[in-house]
Amino acid sequence: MKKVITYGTYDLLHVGHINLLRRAKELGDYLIVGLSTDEFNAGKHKEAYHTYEDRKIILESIKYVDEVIPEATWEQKIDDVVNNKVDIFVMGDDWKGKFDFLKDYCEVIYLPRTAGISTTKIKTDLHG
Ligand code: C2G
Repeated sequence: MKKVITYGTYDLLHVGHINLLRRAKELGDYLIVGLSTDEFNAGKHKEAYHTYEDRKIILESIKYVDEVIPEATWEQKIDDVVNNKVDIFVMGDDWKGKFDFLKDYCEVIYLPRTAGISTTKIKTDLHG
């Protein structure tokens, strides 16, 4: 069984998120999502609209997602890959190069982002 992992905040779910999750799942048989906790987001200077618990429930309802684990630190990725016997790490290419240190432990793939959509854009557009 080929296991894939990806990470993110997944707030205000949109088609860019779904496109990433679908393509990540297509690379293997089992997709784990490391979901940023509210505390970790504070460290990213990001504040999610939905709580971690709600973002987890939403992600777990997506057919491409097999498991959701908390992303609480930048340093946990190597342990996550090793402990979960992950074969492929996937991120959108806005992160290109940032996680190449994982190449010692698994395949690292950066996928093209979906243009024209982001959580920030949604918030800005809604503010009128
Ligand atoms: N994404 C995408 N296209 C978009 C928007 C997002 O492909 N238009 C991808 C991002 O590249 C990322 C995933 O969707 O792979 C989740 O995006 P975010 O929730 O914004 O994740 P981010 O805040 O970048 O957190 O340790 C890594 C971080 O947790 C990633």
